[in-house]
Amino acid sequence: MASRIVRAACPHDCPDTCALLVTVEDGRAIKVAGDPDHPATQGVLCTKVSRYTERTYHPDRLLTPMKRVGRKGEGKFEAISWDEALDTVARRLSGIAARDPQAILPYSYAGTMGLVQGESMAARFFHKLGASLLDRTICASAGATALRYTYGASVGMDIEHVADAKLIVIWGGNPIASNLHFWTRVQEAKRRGATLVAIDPYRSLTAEKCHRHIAPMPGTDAALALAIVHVLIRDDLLDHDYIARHTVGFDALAERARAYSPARAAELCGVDAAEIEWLAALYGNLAVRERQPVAIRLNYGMQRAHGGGQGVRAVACLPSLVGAWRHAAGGLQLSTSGFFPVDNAALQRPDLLPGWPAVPRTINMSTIGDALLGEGLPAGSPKVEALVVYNSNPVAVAPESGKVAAGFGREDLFTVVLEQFRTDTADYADILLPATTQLEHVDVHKAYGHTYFLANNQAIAPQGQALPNTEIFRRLAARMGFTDPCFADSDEAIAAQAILPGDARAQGIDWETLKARGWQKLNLPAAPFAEGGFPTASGKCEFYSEAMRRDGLDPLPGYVAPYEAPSSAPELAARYPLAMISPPARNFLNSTFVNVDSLRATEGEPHLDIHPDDAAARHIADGAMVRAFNDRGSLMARARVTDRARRGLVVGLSIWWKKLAPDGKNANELTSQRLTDMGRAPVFYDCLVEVEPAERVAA
Ligand SMILES: Nc1nc2c(c(=O)[nH]1)N[C@H]1C(S)=C(S)[C@@H](COP(=O)(O)OP(=O)(O)OC[C@H]3O[C@@H](n4cnc5c(=O)[nH]c(N)nc54)[C@H](O)[C@@H]3O)O[C@H]1N2
Ligand SMILES: Nc1nc2c(c(=O)[nH]1)N[C@H]1C(S)=C(S)[C@@H](COP(=O)(O)OP(=O)(O)OC[C@H]3O[C@@H](n4cnc5c(=O)[nH]c(N)nc54)[C@H](O)[C@@H]3O)O[C@H]1N2
Ligand code: SF4
Ligand SMILES: [Mo]
Repeated sequence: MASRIVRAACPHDCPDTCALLVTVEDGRAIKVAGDPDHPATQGVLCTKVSRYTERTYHPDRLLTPMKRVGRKGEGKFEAISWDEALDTVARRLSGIAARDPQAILPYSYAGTMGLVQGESMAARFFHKLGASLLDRTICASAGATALRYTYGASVGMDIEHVADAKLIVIWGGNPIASNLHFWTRVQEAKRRGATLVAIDPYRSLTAEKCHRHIAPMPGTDAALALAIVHVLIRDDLLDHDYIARHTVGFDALAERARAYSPARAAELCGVDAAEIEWLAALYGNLAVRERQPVAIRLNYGMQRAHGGGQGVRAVACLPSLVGAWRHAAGGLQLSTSGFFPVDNAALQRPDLLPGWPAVPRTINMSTIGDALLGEGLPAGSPKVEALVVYNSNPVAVAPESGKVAAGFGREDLFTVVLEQFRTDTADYADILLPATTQLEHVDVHKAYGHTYFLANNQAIAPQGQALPNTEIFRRLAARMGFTDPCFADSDEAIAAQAILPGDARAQGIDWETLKARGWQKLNLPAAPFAEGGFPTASGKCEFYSEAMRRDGLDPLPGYVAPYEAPSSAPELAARYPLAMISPPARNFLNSTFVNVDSLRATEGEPHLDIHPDDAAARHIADGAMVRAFNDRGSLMARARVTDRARRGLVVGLSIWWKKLAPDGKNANELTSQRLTDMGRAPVFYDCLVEVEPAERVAA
C-alpha cells in the first residue's frame, strides 16, 4: 500500500497553529497527527483536530455547487454545475457593480487562518471589483488596538519559555479549551514551583486547576489591573530602571492609578480587596525583589466588553512596571501575530481598487445585522445588494442574531456562500459553493500564539467537486473579465508571495524551505523587550499614548464600565439582573466542529451554568430547561446549577449551530451589536439577561 506523510498546518482560529503530519494511503488521509519535532505542537493535537479526517470525509460535506430552491434559511437546495453557478454569480455581481460596486460586500473571517485561502485571491477579486471593504473586527480588534497603542503592535513574550516562570497569571483565557499547548507548558512550570492564578468570572476548566482564582464581573478588568498598578506604586514594587529607560508616561499613570485603590476596584469588580493586594504583592515581590520571571497570558475573553480595549491596555502596563520583560520567561502575551513579516500588499493587492489610494466605504462585520437591514449606514450609502461569505458563519457567530438572520433573509439580497458544510449561514445562500478543507489545498500560515511560519502541503485531492477559495475567485475573476496577471497566480505562487522579502525576522525562511520542512521559527531574541525596543513611535512601552490623544481617546488606561451593568444601566439591570457570557466550548472551535457528531456528543446540548443562589431565587433546579431572555431575544438551554458561575453571572458555552440546538437558537440571540471603546469590536460578554424555568414559558 502506498503510504506517505504530508507536512501540513492546522488552519483553525487557535493560537497554537499546530504542525500536522498527515498520513495518506492510496490517496486517502487516514491519520492526522501532531508533529513531535515542532516545539509548539510537541506531537499533540486537541481532540477536535485529531478527528480532522472525520470532518474531511463527513457525509454532510458539500460536494457540488447548489442553488436555493426553498425559502431563505430553509436549507432546500438543488445541485447545479460549476458553470451555471459561476455564470450566475458573475452575472448578478456584474449587474450590481454596473450600478455601484459598493453594494457588494465580502464577509469572511478565520474559518481558515491560511494566508492563501484567506485574504489573497478573494481580496484581489473584491478590490478589483471595487466592492465595499469589510472591517474584520469580530474577534480581536479591541485588544489589538490596545496593544498597538501600548507596545506598537500585537507582540509579546514567547511562551516557549514560560515553563521557567515563577508566577503565571492567566487573564481572561481558558487555555485547556482554547490554547492547549500553552497549558502543557504551564503545567511544567507548576511542577517547577510556579504559582498559577486565573482571572476569570467563571471557574473554567483552567481556573479550577490554578492555585488561585479571582472572579471579577465581566468587563471590569481595567479596574482590577489599575488597582494592581496602584499597589505596585504605593509599595514601591517597581523596576525604576526599566521604567526610566523603556516606558513613557509613568507619572501620569501613577496619578491615574491613585484613584483605583484596591477597595474601590474591589467594589467595581465584585471581588475582595484582599485578593487584589495578594496578587499585586506576589507579582511585584517576585519580579522586583526576587528578580524572578513573572508572566501574564492575557487572552481575548477579557476584551469582549465595552471597556475591552482599556482593559487590555491596563493589564499591558504591568510587565513594564516590574521589568518582567528582562526575562525570556516573563512579560505578557496576548498575541504574537505582529512579529510576522507578511506581505499583505502582495497577497491582497489593494492597489487594484478603482480609486486607489482612495478606498470604498467600509462596513463593520460586527454589526452586519444592522448593515444588512440598512441601519447605521451613512446617508446616501447604497444598501447591501450582494453578500459573498467565505471562511465564516455569521448567522451563528455574529451578535444580535435575530437581526442578522432578518438581514440574511431579505428577499432582495443576493447571497453567495463558499462553505464546506451546510451551516446556518449556508442555508441563506442563493448560490452555495463547495470549498475544500485543509487537507485538499495549499496554504501558508503565521500564528498568534507562537512565532513559527508553517506550510500546509496538499495531502489529498479535493472531495467531490469542491474547490479551494482561491480557485473559485480565480474562475470568477476570469468570468468578470479581470485580466491583471495576479489573477492567474497559482496557489503555490501566492504562497511564495506571503513572506515579506528582506525582513531580518524571516531570514532563511521562504516558501521553498517552508514547504520542505513544514515549519520555521522567526529570528527573534528570546526576551524580545529585555532592552525595550517596542515598535511604538517612541520605541518605548507607552503608558501615556500621544497617539490615543490624537485619535480622540483617553491617553491613559482607565476603567470604562460595561454597557450593561447595574452601575451604567440600572433600569436595564433591574429587568435583566444576570450578566451572560458565552465563551468557547472545548470541543467546538467557534461554530466549527459542532456538526461532528462525536464532538457534539461530548458537549451534549446547550447548557447555561447558573450559581446555586441565583438558581434558587428563580426556582431553577439543576438539569431543568430554562429560558434566558432580554429585549433582543430568548434562548432555551439546560440549566447546570453550579458555583462555577459566580453570583450574578450565567455562562452558556458556545458557539452552537442554531439548527442543531433544540430551539434553533444560540447565545447570539441575546448579544448586542454595540462596540468596544476602541477597535470597533463586538461586546459578546457585555450582555444582561434574565433566566426563568421553561415550564413557566409553556404555562
Ligand atoms: N476549543 C476552542 N478553542 C478555541 C476557540 C473555540 O471556540 N474553541 N476559539 C478560538 C478563538 S476564535 C479565540 S479568539 C480564542 C479565544 O481564546 P480565549 O480568549 O482564551 O478565550 P476563551 O477560552 O473563551 O477564554 C475566555 C475566558 O475568559 C473568560 N471571560 C469572559 N469574560 C471575561 C472578562 O470580562 N474578564 C475576564 N478576566 N475573563 C473573562 C471566560 O469565562 C473564559 O473562561 O480561542 C481560540 N481557541
Ligand atoms: N456568543 C459568542 N459569539 C462569538 C464568540 C463568542 O465567544 N461568543 N466568539 C467570536 C469570535 S472570537 C470569533 S473569531 C468568531 C468566529 O467566527 P467565524 O470566523 O465565522 O468562525 P466559525 O464559526 O468557525 O466559522 C468558520 C466557517 O468557515 C468554514 N471554513 C473553514 N475553512 C474554509 C475554507 O477553506 N473555505 C471556506 N469557504 N470555508 C471554510 C467552516 O466550515 C466554518 O463554517 O465568532 C465570534 N462569535
Ligand atoms: S485547533 Fe489549536 S490545538 Fe487544535 S490542532 Fe489546531 S492549532 Fe492545535
Ligand atoms: Mo476569535
